Amino acid sequence: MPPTSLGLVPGPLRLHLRRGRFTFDSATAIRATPGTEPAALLLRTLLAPATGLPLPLADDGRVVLALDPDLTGLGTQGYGLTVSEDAVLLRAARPEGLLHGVQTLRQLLPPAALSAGPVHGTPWSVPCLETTDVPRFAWRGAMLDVARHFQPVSFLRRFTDLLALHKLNVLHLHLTDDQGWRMPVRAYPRLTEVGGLPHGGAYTRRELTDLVAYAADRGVTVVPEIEMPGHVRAALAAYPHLGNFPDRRLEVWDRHGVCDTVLGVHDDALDFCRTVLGEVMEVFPSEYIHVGGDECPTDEWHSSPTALRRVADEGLAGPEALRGWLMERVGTFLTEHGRRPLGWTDHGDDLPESFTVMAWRDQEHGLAAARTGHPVIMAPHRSTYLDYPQSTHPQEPPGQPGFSVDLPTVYATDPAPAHWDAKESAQVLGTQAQLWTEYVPTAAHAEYLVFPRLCALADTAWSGGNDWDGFRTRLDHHRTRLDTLGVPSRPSTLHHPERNSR
Ligand code: TNX
Repeated sequence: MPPTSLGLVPGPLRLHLRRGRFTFDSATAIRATPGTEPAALLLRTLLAPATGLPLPLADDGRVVLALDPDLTGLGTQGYGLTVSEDAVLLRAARPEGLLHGVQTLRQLLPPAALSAGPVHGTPWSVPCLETTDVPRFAWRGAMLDVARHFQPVSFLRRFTDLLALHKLNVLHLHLTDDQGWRMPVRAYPRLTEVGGLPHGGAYTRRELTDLVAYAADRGVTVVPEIEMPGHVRAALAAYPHLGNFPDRRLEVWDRHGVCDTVLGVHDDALDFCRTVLGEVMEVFPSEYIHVGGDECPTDEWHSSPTALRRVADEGLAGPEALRGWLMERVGTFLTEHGRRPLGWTDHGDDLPESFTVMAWRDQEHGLAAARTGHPVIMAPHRSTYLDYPQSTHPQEPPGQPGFSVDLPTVYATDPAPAHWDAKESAQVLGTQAQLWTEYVPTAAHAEYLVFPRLCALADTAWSGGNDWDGFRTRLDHHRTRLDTLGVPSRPSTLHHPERNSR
């Protein structure tokens, strides 16, 4: 077991402590060998505010960053770090690995290194050690719902920093829903004019493009989600003709739950999906594009003559098949543009073959999808929905009602449970936390709900989730880092983990 005394979160795969320390001082320079410049700049960017160290790039620098594609044992995201008294060597097969290694170096420094402003009198040293660190899962993410309650892009950047600190590499942005539409679309300006009004606002294209670059510099991919064919009430309020009853006027929804107004299945609606996704692909270079797909009531399609005509023309079994029909077309459109379609699965068997699926209800739905060959991202609500309160304690700050998710539960939920067979487990890309925001109006409340549960998810996704005692010890140390960053922490009276309320 790697030592817990360093408080690394997530814990490293293998780590051996040695005697002595390496000190970063005003003479320390970084030797960035070809291809490693982004990691060198990140190291400097992260350390400069607190340490004030110049950390210039120089050929004789003693902090050496190196890329070596032959280090295949490190995979695409792993890294090796060797610290001795007179040098630091950070190596990886790919640039992403170096970025994760930079976060380890940052955590090895005193917690004050994470301060926003200059800290004087602290020796900036790290212990001598040797580590080889490779994540268990490739997809380690967090979904943030900016549709229900908008958050400014400054918060998205801070959130991205917090993900990167925990070696999480996906920020899934839930940009549209019944209650709001937050991404501007040139061909449909009313989406944000109308759908951006309640609960906040909307991003500019420039803000999103800049966020993508900011996240990439930190090893985080921003995966956009545009919901369809359900959860589109904000879009229908802006453009009623996209729905099933074009003469009907709707408001952006001000309630929560599953809304029965859904997208039409006529050509205008299909054009809309493709045009919007075309613009989404211009802004977001990510391989995966999320197109929602969850909770789509079919009542409207049962009573819309246009939808019924579509059922007949396409020879479908009934209006229920229209969701799959639409997702199939949207998925093909994305595939033709070199992207991978991603969707929520309600039951494990309800998305077209080309889809990577997010299993949000039960683990068993993830298993069902894995069995039919879908790549799966595990997002089971009982352990990854961080909008649920952290305990049943009467003083617990509230979240989504109806359930609670405590820290041990998040930690113990294996994305590929032991009883799955090897072939099924191999379909699991990873896992992510969800922060739905119906009940989360402020950034402070969002951070309160996310931490420390996100630390547990990150630890499990990176290093396996079978070291609860070690994790608790490491987390105690790690809290000093979160405190330094100003992340609100749970009141100590609530610290005793409790079991779920049901
Ligand atoms: C279900 S999970 C939803 C969201 C809600 C969440 C919490 C999923 C794919 N859909 O629209 O915000 O439950 O109530």
